[in-house]
Amino acid sequence: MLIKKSDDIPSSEITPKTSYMNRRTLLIGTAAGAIALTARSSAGWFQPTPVLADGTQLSNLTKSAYSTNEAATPRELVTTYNNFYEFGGSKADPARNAGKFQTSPWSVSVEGEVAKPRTFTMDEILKLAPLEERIHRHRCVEGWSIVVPWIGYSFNVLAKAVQPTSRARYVAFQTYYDPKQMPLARSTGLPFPYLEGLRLDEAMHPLALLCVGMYGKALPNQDGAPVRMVIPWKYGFKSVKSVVKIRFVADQPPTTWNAANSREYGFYANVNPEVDDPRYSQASEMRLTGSLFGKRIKTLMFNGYDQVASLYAGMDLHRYY
Ligand SMILES: Nc1nc2c(c(=O)[nH]1)N[C@H]1C(S)=C(S)[C@@H](COP(=O)(O)O)O[C@H]1N2
Ligand SMILES: [Mo]
Repeated sequence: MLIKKSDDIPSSEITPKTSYMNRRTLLIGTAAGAIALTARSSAGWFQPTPVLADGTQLSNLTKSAYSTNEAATPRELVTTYNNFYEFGGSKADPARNAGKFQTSPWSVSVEGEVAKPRTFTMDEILKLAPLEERIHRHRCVEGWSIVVPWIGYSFNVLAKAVQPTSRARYVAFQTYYDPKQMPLARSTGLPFPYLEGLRLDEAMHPLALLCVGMYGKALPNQDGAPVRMVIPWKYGFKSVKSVVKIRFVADQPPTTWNAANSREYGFYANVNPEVDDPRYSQASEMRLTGSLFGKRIKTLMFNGYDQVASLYAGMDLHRYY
């Protein structure tokens, strides 16, 4: 495994073009692979992959009080600039390669330390609570951010339906993996299925969103169809796509990026401008606006979601990054 040095890409130089030099590709791919992926993806920037067939229109959406009033990033960009390593390691890969991904029928198994374990069909998930539109900032640890009108409801609705026991202290998430449908996954060097986790109180916070759509419609495949998590105060890699299993557990579960590189990717991964990762400053971010260069803005603690600060009272967030 080749580890590139951070000085190859000064963090001050993050523009949409250098953002395409996906640090994970550099971290995990071979040098040749990284160059090939970079070349392909920069071409994608100037000639965006056409947006895939729109998802189902979702109706009766209620507006969420949690929404930011910042301008949403154009849908065209949000659906063509993705991290979804199951479909390849470059930003343009998911839109190109996820088109035929079979997301129906779909079900999510919810199990572990719960009184009422249950498998939810997608239809049951859609009907469990009124769907809200929540416009959130979404920041990747790579230094770019977007604003997305997500659709869903608080994850705690699903959690309450299965009644976590007193032994449940964490929630582990597992995403879909089928090497036949996701042949490029192996080329990223990352182990699949992708695993993530939250502490129970984080998962129960109303800001933790179980997400089924965006921009008024069902999620496109490249953004995690048919159901994903959105944890707006954490770096994007905590927001797992295409979830199939949710397990309430007593101990902190293993997570994919933390296992791959624990110095760079902590279990908590709260957006924190004070804790730089070894390669990139987290003090500012490039807000992708759809124009070529976007704009550089200061990164806010908890991505600006101060409501969650009390979850971490008394914790040293330099240690628990
Ligand atoms: N299953 C899965 N979920 C995933 C990822 C992934 O590679 N596989 N990438 C994560 C990362 S690093 C980010 S930044 C966000 C990107 O979400 P978006 O493409 O909808 O913006 O998805 C996260 N969820
Ligand atoms: Mo990310």
